[in-house]
Amino acid sequence: MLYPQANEIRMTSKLDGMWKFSNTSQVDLKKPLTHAQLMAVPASFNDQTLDKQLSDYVGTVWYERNFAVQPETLQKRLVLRFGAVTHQAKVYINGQFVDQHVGGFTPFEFTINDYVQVGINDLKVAVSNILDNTTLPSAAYDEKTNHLEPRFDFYNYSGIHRPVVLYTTNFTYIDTFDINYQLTGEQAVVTPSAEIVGPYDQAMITYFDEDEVLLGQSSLGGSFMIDKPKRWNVMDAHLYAAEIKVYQKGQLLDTYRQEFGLRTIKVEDGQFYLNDKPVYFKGFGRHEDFIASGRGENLALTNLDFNIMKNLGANSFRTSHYPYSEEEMMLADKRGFLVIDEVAAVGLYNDFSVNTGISQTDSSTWQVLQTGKAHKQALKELVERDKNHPSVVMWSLANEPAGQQEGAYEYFKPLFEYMRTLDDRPLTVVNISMSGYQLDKVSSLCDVLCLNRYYGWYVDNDDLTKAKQDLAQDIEGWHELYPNKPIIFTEFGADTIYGKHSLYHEPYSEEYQWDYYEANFQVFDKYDYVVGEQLWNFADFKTSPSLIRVMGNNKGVFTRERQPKMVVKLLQKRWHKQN
Ligand code: GCB
Repeated sequence: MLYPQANEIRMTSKLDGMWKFSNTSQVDLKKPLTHAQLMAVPASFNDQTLDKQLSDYVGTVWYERNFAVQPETLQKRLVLRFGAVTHQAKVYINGQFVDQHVGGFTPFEFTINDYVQVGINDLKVAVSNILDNTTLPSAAYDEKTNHLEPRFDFYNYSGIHRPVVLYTTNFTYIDTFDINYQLTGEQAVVTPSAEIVGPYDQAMITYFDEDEVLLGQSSLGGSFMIDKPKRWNVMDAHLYAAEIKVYQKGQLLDTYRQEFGLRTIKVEDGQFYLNDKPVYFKGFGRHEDFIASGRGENLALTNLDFNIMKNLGANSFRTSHYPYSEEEMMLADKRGFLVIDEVAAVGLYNDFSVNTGISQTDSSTWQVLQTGKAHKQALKELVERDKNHPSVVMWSLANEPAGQQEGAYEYFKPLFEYMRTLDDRPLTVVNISMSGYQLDKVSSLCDVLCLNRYYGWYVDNDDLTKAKQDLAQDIEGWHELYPNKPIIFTEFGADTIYGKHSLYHEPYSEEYQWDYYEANFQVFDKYDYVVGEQLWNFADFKTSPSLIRVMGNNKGVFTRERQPKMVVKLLQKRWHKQN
């Protein structure tokens, strides 16, 4: 599915703005919503009102707005596209059910010609935020009490989270356009592929460099050579563009422009190579999270976050724990960040909740969870959406599944095999400490070992000497098992309350956070096969209430409002030196 683009053939029109909203279950599809209030789109609905019940709401809510259709629009194919609706959307136009989509973090679209009329049309979207044993993320849901217990540590924000766009094409249209290439030595051979629906007799592709200089042309199915290409590099991005034009008897029927970057990735001998040079990942696990807008797209915030990360000397992040917005991925391409792109497979651990912790005796995850089907679908949608992004250098198939429990290998093996048919980037599953090297059954499938470890916080709290020993032993244990697989620490961190200071460097103080990170860095620096550090987390973020969460997760090195904690100075110094 292509990202919406306006050009000489395609018209786009955004449906963002204030929508009508209601959480009543009684909706007459033929009539406007009654007792409706106003809700901004794109955004989560949870934190836009003062209503606590709505903030914590579990179930279906309704959104509604009108849109206008002109007579000439109906001469075209008319498409309604949602960037993401979390977690399930049912779409109705003029009272008729159009279709639905399950999965809260990937786009979906419907051709709507058969449902619309010239003039004003009514659009209603029923959005459900119920998660259970079959969904990604996974949650324990009790239908009788309507109680939802997330198996993950972030707020279950919901709503129409990303832009809603109406667009037109001709009835012959480009459905997909992907840029494949081989990069060897001083040459790139680019072989785009496209799926075109409807009759046409010619498809041509024109190539441009970053300064819009025309490089040449090829026909679809052919290839194009770029001599001495400027490579896309970490924090030094170069983007080319390919423009496809589809004709019938000389008449232009559709066109689409796709940017692309040229770079190689190789994982070998305990190193991660980008353009044949070993790279060290410096950065964060993050969240799409902010006051009022919740998990809704917030481009100004994304821009600020990227500028802050650059200022710190960071070069990477993980889309913990779900695919981030398409606009954010495009910005990552332009800025040169390395992205570990994660599907929303979080909570694949039965009996896990932030309130109750993990029961060490329960080992029924892979019997209880029925997420296989949703997982495969989510991987497919993720790769289809993100494969053209040069910033994506690895796919993460899950965060912290119960990798040590019986059935884990059998669950993941087909998913890895499936992913390898879709794309050739390295694959990982982010490992939880309960699934340590002695027990884990999944990491043999991974190209890179991504470890989330909390020595000095959940383990060895307030004892950084012991924390360092345990961390070192953990690293060495993994390396002995998998000597050729590089290790990236994708999470490590300590809850830190902004403004809390301590003469005795107590946990929760800004001093402790500083010491915690310094201790971890000292250990990482001893091992050349540790090729990255992504701190948990970039900023404080909202979670469900819990005794161990002081109004959210406070492991940010920034507050939720992006005020820096002390440790930022340490990072700045360390990361700029590493360049
Ligand atoms: C983890 C999870 C992350 C949590 C973090 C924490 O291992 O992957 O989602 O927020 O720990 O702070 O406990």
